[in-house]
Amino acid sequence: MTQSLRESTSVAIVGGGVSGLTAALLLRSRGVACVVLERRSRSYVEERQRAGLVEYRAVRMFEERGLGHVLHGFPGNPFLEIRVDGETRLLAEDLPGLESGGKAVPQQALVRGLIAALLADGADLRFDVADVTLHHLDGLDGERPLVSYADSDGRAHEIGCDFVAGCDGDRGISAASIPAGASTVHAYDYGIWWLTVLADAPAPKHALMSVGERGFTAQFARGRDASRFYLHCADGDTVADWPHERIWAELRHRLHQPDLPGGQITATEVFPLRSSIREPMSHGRLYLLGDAAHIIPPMGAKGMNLALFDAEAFAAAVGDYTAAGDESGLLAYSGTCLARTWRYQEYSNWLADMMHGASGSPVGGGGSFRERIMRARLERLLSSETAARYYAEMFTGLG
Ligand code: RFL
Repeated sequence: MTQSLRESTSVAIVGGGVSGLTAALLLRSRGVACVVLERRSRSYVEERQRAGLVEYRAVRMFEERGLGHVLHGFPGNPFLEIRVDGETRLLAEDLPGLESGGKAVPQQALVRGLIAALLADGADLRFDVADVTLHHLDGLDGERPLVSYADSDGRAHEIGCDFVAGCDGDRGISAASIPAGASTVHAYDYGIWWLTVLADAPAPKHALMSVGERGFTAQFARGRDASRFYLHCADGDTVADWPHERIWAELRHRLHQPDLPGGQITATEVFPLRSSIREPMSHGRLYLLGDAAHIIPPMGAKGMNLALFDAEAFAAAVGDYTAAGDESGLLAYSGTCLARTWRYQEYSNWLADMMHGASGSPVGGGGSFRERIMRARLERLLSSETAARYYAEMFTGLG
């Protein structure tokens, strides 16, 4: 049997998506050595299209560290167009003192920017790895954590480290390595299904959400000439139920926009709205970041932004520990990140209830009573500066 190649680093990062790459960049800026292990190829992760908006808080985080160049996008604004039965209403348009400054950055553009910055800095990124396994996480036997994996040629490797960053998404091996009973998962199923459509169709001027009797619909920019659409669809629908002609006809109908420009549809998917939060977000020397710790529906555009928040908190905590033996950030990591994820979960939940309820599909039932309550909530949001400020604070990440 061939021997594993043995190496050592400070932080082994499992997963080279938004949270793993950002953590690597921030750790390196604090002088902390790390290795990123990603099971997919570089081109695959650079092409994976999902989120599109980096909130203002996260833009500021990159810029304050001189890393603003990873954000290849165009300025976003915090305005939201809500089309109520076809009537356009603008939210947060005239809020005095509102700091906007978010950036419309497609997720794959951010990932490309992060990879380019890391490679230019000499970072150790390993793509196409397999069989990543975590050992000695709790350090009870006095051993350092160890991460084993096989490289693309099938050679076995072992990396001894001080910390493992679990950045491998909700189906990764990091969270699954935590022993049963050592953490609690708070899960919620909204009972709502969305069809998501990615199309080379002109981006809307503002983020757009529409409520009406045919169901909640949204359109968001994904670059200047691409849009992501979301349509509330029936439980059990599959992509096969939605041929392209039906998609465009339904979008034009629901958005009350017969001249909505079409374009080539590049991806469609049906998925349920669901939330899940693992508590605590660490186990021994393993720290979970991003989707590995929490899933949030795309309703409030917060999944990628939470991943960025976790990466910032983790890198700061490890940086303080490495520089001065200060463990306070590591001890506070889970609580700090959970506090933010619960705030963002509440925001997404509030939006989802209101938008689906006002469209006649109250989340969790409740019939016409709930529908009218959600219409009243929406009307208050559209007419009260106080209510609009809550939305704007959460949208920008400053709340
Ligand atoms: P990622 O970006 O999924 O990265 C995880 C990485 O781990 C790798 N991996 C492994 N690597 C090694 N060994 C293993 N055993 C591994 N298992 C997995 C994977 O290949 C991958 O590269 O997770 P991360 O870093 O936590 O970042 C989270 C965000 O990607 C996610 O929250 C967002 O995409 C969610 N999301 C949105 N977030 C927003 O902030 N705004 C949005 O508008 C938004 N829209 C969306 C979304 C997610 C969507 N999906 C996935 C349903 C729209 C959609 C359609």
